[in-house]
Amino acid sequence: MDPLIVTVAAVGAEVMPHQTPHLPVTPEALGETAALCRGAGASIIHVHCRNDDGSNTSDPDRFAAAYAAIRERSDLIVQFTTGGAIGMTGAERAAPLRLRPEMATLTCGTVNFGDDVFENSFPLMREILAEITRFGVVPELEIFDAGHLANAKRLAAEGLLAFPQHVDFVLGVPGALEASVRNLNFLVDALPAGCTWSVAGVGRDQLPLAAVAIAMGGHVRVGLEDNIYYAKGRLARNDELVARVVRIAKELGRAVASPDDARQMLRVPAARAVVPATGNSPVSY
Ligand code: KMH
Ligand code: ZN
Repeated sequence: MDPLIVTVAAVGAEVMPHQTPHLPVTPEALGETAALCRGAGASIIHVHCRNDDGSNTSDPDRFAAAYAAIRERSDLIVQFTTGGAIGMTGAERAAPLRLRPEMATLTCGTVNFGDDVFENSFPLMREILAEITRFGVVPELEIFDAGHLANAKRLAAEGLLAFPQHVDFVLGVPGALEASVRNLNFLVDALPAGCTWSVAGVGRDQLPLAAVAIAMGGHVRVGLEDNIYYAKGRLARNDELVARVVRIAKELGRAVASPDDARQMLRVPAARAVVPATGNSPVSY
């Protein structure tokens, strides 16, 4: 089996600072989280940005500051969200891509999201994917529901995406596909040949699905975006969630990938040492 890639989804868009003191809200806090999670065995950090008051932002300047803080303190693969927060426009969600992060997510379909709707129509997906492609960013396909893989295959049939890709199954969002081993198996079976995959279980399903993915040869996403508890009634830090998954992997005899191992496995070019300036046009560095 390939070494295990652990992604830390450290902040997300839905958890608010009043729910946990461990949410990395500022770029500095993201940098510190990156260093701790790298030490614990993570190789990718999935990045959303917040304003100082905890509200969501897609401001490229804030993402540039976060990117710089993370890169200053770690060699983690930097993966930006393009899911953003419910209610953001496609243009807002795609705006940070001009910084050319190493990776970015692409959610592959509309889905109920609690009482909200997370909108990802085909025109919106095409708009975001065009920006991912324009800036040379490696995508991670986010699959929340059973039809999302079919949508990704349709984007591929349109020539906008070429398989194999790296895919993340986000299971257990209220309103989307439930987190179960049966659902995970069904999704893995439906993947085009050569794809790599990880699983992000929401809430209490994070840990059992992580253990299953480790045994199956998949990869794992953990972090406060999807789950704020270490155990019932005990809030987690991001690095503790990473460390626990790494311990389980080691007990199961699965090696853990370094960021450079993960770059090789996911076809991500070597880490960019310099954080590009913001601006509308692609920058070379
Ligand atoms: N915040 C959610 C609405 C992603 O990062 O790509 C979407 C999300 C997906 O978090
Ligand atoms: Zn996210």
